[in-house]
Amino acid sequence: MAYVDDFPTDARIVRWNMAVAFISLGIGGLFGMIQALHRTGIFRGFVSSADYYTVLTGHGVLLALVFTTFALSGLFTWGVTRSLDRPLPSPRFTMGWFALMLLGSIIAAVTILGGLVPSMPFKADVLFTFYAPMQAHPAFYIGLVFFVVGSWLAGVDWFRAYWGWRKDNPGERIPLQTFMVLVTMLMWYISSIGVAVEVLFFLLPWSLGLIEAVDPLLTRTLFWYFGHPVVYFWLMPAYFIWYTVLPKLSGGRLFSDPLARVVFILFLLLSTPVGFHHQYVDPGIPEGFKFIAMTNTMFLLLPSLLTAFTVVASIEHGGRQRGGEGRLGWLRSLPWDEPAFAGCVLAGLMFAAGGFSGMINAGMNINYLIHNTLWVPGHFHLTVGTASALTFMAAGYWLFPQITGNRLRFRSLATIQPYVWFIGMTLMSNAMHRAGLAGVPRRTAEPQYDAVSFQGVVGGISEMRLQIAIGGTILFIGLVLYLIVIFGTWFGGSGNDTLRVNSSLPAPLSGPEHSPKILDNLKLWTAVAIVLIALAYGLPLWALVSDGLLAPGSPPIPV
Ligand code: HAS
Ligand code: CU
Repeated sequence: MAYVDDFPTDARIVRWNMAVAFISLGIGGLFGMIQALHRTGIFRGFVSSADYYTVLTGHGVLLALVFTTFALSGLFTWGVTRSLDRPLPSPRFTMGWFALMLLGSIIAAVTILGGLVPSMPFKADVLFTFYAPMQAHPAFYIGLVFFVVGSWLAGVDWFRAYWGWRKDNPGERIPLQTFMVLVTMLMWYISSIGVAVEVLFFLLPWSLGLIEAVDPLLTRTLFWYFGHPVVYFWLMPAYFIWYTVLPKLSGGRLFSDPLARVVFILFLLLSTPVGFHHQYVDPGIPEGFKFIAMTNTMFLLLPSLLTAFTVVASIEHGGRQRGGEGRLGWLRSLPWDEPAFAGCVLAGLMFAAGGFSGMINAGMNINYLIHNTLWVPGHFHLTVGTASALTFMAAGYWLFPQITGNRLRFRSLATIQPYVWFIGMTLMSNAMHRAGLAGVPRRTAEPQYDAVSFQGVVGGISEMRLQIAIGGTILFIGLVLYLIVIFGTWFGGSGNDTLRVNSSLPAPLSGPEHSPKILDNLKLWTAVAIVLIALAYGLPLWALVSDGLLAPGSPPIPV
């Protein structure tokens, strides 16, 4: 029996979420290629340099916010219903949050694209970080509100399914996939309050003309309070796949369920009190609190380092189960021609590199070297653009047959697609990192600054530009291949072929019985997370608002 037979209504919701995710990925990816060609000067015929920022905003919002959140909603709906073995409690409620998120996305996307049509009265060229002093049409913020409230309700839906299960299963450990979903959503509730306050109390009234000015530093701080944890909102669903599906795809079992739980708890505790690492250069935030944020960020490497260990150990176990021997021989016996497996593992390999560039970003002093340069987009195309995006695509290869009941189509395209992505990203991201070190700025349509000569440590600027343009184009090709496979599978019908994916997930080598029960005490961990946030943010926020909510800057505080 496939998932679609057991949970037909939920399978439909998973399909729709994934469909919205991948359509956004297609449009956002097209924008990405246009930018790569434009800013490298290879082809400037698509848009003018003035419209570049509209396209860039569309790219960021559609990919970093819309694609990721819908993919997460699809994966989490699947994971909760599968692991609790019960459908979501109310299909109408489920449709409600899906529709709200979709409506919000459409309003925001149309407002952004209005920037390309001079006769349209609305636009939102504010980039995906949308903080002041840039201002969008009110519709953009209203779209965001719908979108975020929709995501909150999705979490309520998953919690309700869990509470229903809990009533029937008192005293049992929370199934791992549901545990991961609930912890991720708790992290999301705590952190998205920042952006909710920013938008509802400041940006929206300001764009409506109800208040004259906002304090840019305060709104930036509220944004980054949310802006770091949001990256784990993109990463944790990828980890959810690496921990629960990838071991099986490798031919083995998860090495340790307790370690997986510890990792997710660490994310809940540490994702938020680090936001200042995006504001190292902002004046008005006390250096001491930037230092605390840096220290917390370094601790926050731990869950990812633990993940590297646990996931690789699980893959190795799989390789050995498949007959691989010797110190590295197990690598050869892994199913490299299986697109779901290859996608996840290539995503993991790239994330190892992205994690290292993250460590460099996080160092308070080294950050000055790379801040606002092309290094930063290099970093996040390895993280959200590959660790998350390629994993979600890989998960699609495995899930689509289960949620549609159809066999995977165009298998040979699927087999090469993760490698195409990997090659494109290697070219683009590596060159972006190097160009950033040479001082090339991010977020500009005209990065050439003719009076300035950018010196790469190795190689030349024109070679880097070429690599970025070629890499960006290969990535778009990878995306088109993906969409052909996925929508081909969905609409290809089941044919005569009854071949179905074996959808069971094997038990971990070390199960939840090996970990203390306190790990499942979600109230406790949420409380600790809130205390840590109060310590990291209390004083600086108080200083920011003590001279009036709308007054710019903050009086110095003695740290
Ligand atoms: Fe970041 C900027 C620091 C992770 C995304 N980051 C950004 C921005 C984005 C972003 C979008 O401290 C730009 C925002 C903007 O527009 O201004 N980041 C970090 C650190 C981490 C990190 C310390 N970032 C992420 C993730 C993201 C993401 C995850 C999205 C999903 N980042 C920063 C800082 C800045 C920043 C500063 C501000 C820069 C500035 O000045 O503007 C860490 O979480 C990274 C930890 C990761 C590791 C890697 C572990 C390796 C693993 C791989 C396992 C291997 C496998 C494969 C499975 C330590 C888990 C096995 C293969 C076999 C063959 C066996
Ligand atoms: Cu960050």
